[in-house]
Amino acid sequence: MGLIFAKLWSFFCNQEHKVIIVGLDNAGKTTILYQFLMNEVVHTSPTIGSNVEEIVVKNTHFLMWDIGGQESLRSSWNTYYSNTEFIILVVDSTDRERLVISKEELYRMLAHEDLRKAAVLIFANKQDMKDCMSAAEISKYLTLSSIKDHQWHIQSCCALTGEGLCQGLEWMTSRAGLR
Ligand code: G3D
Ligand code: MG
Repeated sequence: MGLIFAKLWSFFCNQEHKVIIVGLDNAGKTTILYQFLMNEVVHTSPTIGSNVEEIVVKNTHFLMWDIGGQESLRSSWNTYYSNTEFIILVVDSTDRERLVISKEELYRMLAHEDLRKAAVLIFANKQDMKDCMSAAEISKYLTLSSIKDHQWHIQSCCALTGEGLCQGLEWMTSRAGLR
């Protein structure tokens, strides 16, 4: 009986929460993933295919898939969707022209059957750049307040310094605890 309990305990406590990191190419997805991993800036190259890493925050395990964002790869994002609990959408806050594409991709994901239960964390990245849009502006543009069927949270950040990333992870950790 004790053994069964221990096994169940370890199963639930170590259960991994699947996360997909999406966003347009150059948004900062890979930089964010590696900031999470080692708190230092690494040289990145455009992601072809995907990177996957495990991140542990306060005993909560996240398996994070960094999916390439180039246009040619976006159509294959849905092959990563099954069992996803969290979507991290990374937005380049200086890229006003392509925010409309991020918006389309966001609503396409939210409408996808396999992501019905997924919570969404939006990182408004590159806040160190002058003339960037604020998280509030991005939130308004993406009409986040209209999203009622998914949990969502927007967090401004700078992947180069790591500023804001912990707050985003904390939100995810608090959500993961409720599952
Ligand atoms: P991606 O994985 O979403 O395609 P990357 O994006 O992580 O490869 O980052 C794309 C470029 O943006 C990189 O620059 C990276 O250093 C830069 N970047 C990422 N986050 C930030 C940020 O918060 N602020 C600033 N100023 N730059 C950022 P390079 O020059 O290597 O292409
Ligand atoms: Mg990348």
